[in-house]
Amino acid sequence: MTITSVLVDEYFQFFVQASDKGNPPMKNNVPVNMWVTDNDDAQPIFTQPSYSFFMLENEPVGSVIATIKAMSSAPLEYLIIPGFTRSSNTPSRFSIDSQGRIYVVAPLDMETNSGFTLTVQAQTLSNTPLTQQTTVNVRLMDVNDNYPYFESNPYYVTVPENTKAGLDLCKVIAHDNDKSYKLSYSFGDDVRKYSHLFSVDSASGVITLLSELDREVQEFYNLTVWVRDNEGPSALQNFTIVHVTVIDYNDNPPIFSRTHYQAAVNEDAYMGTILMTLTTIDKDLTSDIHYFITEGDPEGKFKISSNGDVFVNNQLDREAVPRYKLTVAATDKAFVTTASLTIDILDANDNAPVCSKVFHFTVLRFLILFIELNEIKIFFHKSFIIFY
Ligand SMILES: [Ca+2]
Ligand SMILES: [Ca+2]
Ligand SMILES: [Ca+2]
Ligand SMILES: [Ca+2]
Repeated sequence: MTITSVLVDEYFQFFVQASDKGNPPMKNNVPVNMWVTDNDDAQPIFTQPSYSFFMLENEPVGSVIATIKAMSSAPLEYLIIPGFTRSSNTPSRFSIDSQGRIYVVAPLDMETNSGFTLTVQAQTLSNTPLTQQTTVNVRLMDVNDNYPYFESNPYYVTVPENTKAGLDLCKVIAHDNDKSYKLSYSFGDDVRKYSHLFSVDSASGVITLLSELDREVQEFYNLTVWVRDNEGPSALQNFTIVHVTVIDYNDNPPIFSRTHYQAAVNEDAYMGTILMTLTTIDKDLTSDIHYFITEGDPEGKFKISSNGDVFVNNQLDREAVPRYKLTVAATDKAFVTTASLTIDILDANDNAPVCSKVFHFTVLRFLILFIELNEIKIFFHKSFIIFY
């Protein structure tokens, strides 16, 4: 468009159309209002073609972060022309007053938006204002306003109790949303009592086993791990818990409840008769105890079941063996322990009766009856003859 000849105070209204080269072409129109002014010094002119400022991200709402100025012989007002993005002040984070002071109208966050490019317009306070625009760049400076955080809380770790010292158990990892930080890890005070067992690398967060663990002493540990985001007084910190579970290993022998057992059984006891129950204590969780008779019973007269019941396994005979001195063993497949077991065989009336004893006893009873009951002596006499 070329303007050939215009007059002061002349006013124009028209549309400018833009079209692409598609087929069919896409078009759009924008209205234009043009007012021809005299070439005087009322036209506002900014002191700089653009401005740049830095500010802390935590400047409070209402803070003035910069002042810009446009020159004009006429009174001016300023406004920020909003764009379409967060960086161009939509939604509104900054405003400008009549003195050209740019101030904060809503909280800022460098981690969300680190910089703004504002279009500021100065215009005369006339019905048809004279305008001038400039660009104001605002850069936010980081403030340590984010707590570091761990990837997990809690962490779970399992470790067999026979694990050698020096093994790395796990690595705790923390992050920080601030631009600048230097994370360091340390155990909480509550872990001090385990300082001979665990260590944490302050830079990497690797937790290392310093000594073998014994599940039979302690099965669970809760380790508090702290992370700080810098060394200074403004450091923010956070913590996580590492739950350590010690897995059992069969490292303890079964122990009989007594070193010597005593039992007795009738010699006519049936097979399967239980004499007693042996018991053992094994500190390990996973021990499966088996019992055996290792000495003193070559004929297999006794056996021990899987739950420790000692039972008769064969016909006994007191007259042959009146007492057994057994060695019993218990094993958890790794350790074997023994105890002694003495079994007395009790007499049973298993020999043929001696008839003479019965005869003498019977004769004595009949003689007494004969004296006391003389009237029926004939009858008893006959009975005696029949019995005998
Ligand atoms: Ca931080
Ligand atoms: Ca920050
Ligand atoms: Ca164990
Ligand atoms: Ca065991």
